[in-house]
Amino acid sequence: MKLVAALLVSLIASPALAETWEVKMYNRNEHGSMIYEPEYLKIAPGDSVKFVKSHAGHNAATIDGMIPEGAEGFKSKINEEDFTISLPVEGSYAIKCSPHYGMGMVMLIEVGENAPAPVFAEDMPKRARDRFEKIIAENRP
Ligand SMILES: [Cu+2]
Repeated sequence: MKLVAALLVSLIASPALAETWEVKMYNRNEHGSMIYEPEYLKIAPGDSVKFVKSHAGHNAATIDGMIPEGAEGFKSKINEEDFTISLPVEGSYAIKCSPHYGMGMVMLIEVGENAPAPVFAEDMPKRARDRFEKIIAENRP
């Protein structure tokens, strides 16, 4: 009986282990302009990411073709106060700010331990690609 109770407790407790990570959206901070902070996250499957409106005029949207197979894309509204999305599927998620994609406002979220490096969309603006290359160089071994 005690063992069953202990198992039940561990089953009930495990969803509480899922974390919510906060990403702020800035016109400018000490690292640059039109920028997410952080620009890179490595999280566990089932964790959530909460995009917070720190400055006006931004959103968070997945880049077509740059999310894991079987994952669902998402797109928050511009100026949404906070937008929280759970990411259950392992892999790399490339995120853009819809109005500032051309200015290089992008970030990378890796879910799980073995997320592959993202394959760049062919029509990706140069400044977005440059930002991704910097993010990858600084964060992936
Ligand atoms: Cu933006």
